[in-house]
Amino acid sequence: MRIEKYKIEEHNQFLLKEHKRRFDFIASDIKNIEDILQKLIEFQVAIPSWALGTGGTRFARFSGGGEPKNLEEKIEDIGLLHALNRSSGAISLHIPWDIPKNAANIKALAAQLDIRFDAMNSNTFQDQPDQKLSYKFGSMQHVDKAVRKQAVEHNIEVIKYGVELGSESLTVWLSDGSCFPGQLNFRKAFQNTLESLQEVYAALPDNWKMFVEYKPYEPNFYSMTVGDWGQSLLYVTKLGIKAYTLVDLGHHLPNANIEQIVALLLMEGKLGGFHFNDSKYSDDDLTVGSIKPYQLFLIFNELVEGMNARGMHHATDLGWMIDASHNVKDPLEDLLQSVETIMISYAQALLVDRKKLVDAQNNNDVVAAQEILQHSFRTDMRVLIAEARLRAGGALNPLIVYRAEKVRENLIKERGSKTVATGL
Ligand code: LRH
Ligand code: MN
Repeated sequence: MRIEKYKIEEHNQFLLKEHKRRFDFIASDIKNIEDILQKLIEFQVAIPSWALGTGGTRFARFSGGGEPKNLEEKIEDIGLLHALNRSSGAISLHIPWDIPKNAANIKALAAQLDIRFDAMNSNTFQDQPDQKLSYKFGSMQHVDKAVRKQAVEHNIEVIKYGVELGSESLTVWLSDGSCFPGQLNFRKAFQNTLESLQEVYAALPDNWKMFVEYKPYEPNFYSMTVGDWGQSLLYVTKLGIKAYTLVDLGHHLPNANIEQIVALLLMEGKLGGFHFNDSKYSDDDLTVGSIKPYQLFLIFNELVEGMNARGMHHATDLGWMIDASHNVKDPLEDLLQSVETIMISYAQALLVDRKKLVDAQNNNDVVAAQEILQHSFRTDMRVLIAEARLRAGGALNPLIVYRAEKVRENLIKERGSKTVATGL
C-alpha cells in the first residue's frame, strides 16, 4: 500500500492554521530555530526489518494481520512510514531472515521509496535448517574451530549481501556465553571470539564499519561473551579503526548510567551507533521513550555535546537504528511513535544552552545546571518536529493520517490476516 503525497497534503490542510499559530509562538522563543529544523530534516532513523510484524514472547504471539510476508513488502511498509514522517529513510536488514533474492530489484524498489540500506545484521544465534554445525554452545566463542569458521563465513556472506545493496556497515550481536559457572573458560571464549571477529574484520570493504553490540544476559543467563560496554570496547579497540561499539538501550543492567557510557565511548571515538527502544525490567524492546523519556533526552544531550566536541556530522557519523518488537501495538503505529520520540529528544538536546551549561558546571552551580537541562526537556518540541516534517513533504500528524487512511485495514485486505513477517 502507498499513501499518495496529495493525500498527506489534504490532511495537512486541516491542521495547518493551528500548527502555524503554535509554531510561531514557540519559534519566537528559540534563537537557533532554523539550525535545529535543518538538523531535524537531515536526521534519518533506520527501521529494523525484523520489527514490521507482531513479535511475541515465549508465552504467546497475537498477530495483528496484514504483516509483510517478504522483503519487498517490508520495504513498502517502511516506505509508508517514510512518506508520513520523512525521518525513516533507511532499513536495517537481518540475514537470513531478509536475504534479497534479486538485489537489483530490491535496491530499485528501495530507491523509489527514498530508502537506503543501513547496517546489515548477521545471525549466529539460531540454527538454520541446512546448517551443518549447531550454535547451541556458541558461535565465535565455540571450543570447536569448525563452528567458529562457520560463523565467520556467515558474517562474510552477510557483508556480500550488504555490498550488493549499498549498505556500509555490519552489526555483530553474539548470543554467545554460558548458563552455568564452570561451563566456559572466559579467557579462551574472549580470544576465540576476537580471533573470529578479526577474520570478519579483514573481509570488510575499506569504507565499511563493524558494530559490536553488547548484552549482559539472554539467551545465556550466567555470562555473555560480549557482556557490557567495557568488553565491547576491548574487542573494537583490538580490532581496529573500522570497529565500533553499538549501544542497544535495552542491553543494560538496571539503573546503568547509559548517558555516561555514551559520553565515554564518544570521547574514545569508538561509539558506532544505537539500537533505540525502551524497557522497564529487561530487554523488553518497548516503544522508544515510553518508559524512560528523560533518560533518552540525557543520552541525546551527551550525544550533541560529544559530537559537537569532535566536529561530527550528527545525521551521518553515527548509526541511528530502532530495535523493538511489538506484542500489543500495531507495528507501524509503534514505529511512528518511536521515531517521533527520538526526534523530540534530539530537538530538546539541540535546544540546550551549551554556554550557560558549561558556565554552571565551571561554577559548580548544580541547581543552574539542572534548570538549564530541564528547561529543554520541559519545552514541547512537537511543533518543531511537525514543521520539519511539513518542510520535508511529510504529514503534520502521521498517526492521524495512518488511521484516517485505514492503512492496517487495507494491508489486511491486500495481504490477509494470517501473514507472518520473518523476525522476532
Ligand atoms: C539482541 C538484539 C540484536 C538483534 C536482535 C534482533 O537482543 O538486540 O540487536 O540481532 O535483538
Ligand atoms: Mn539490538
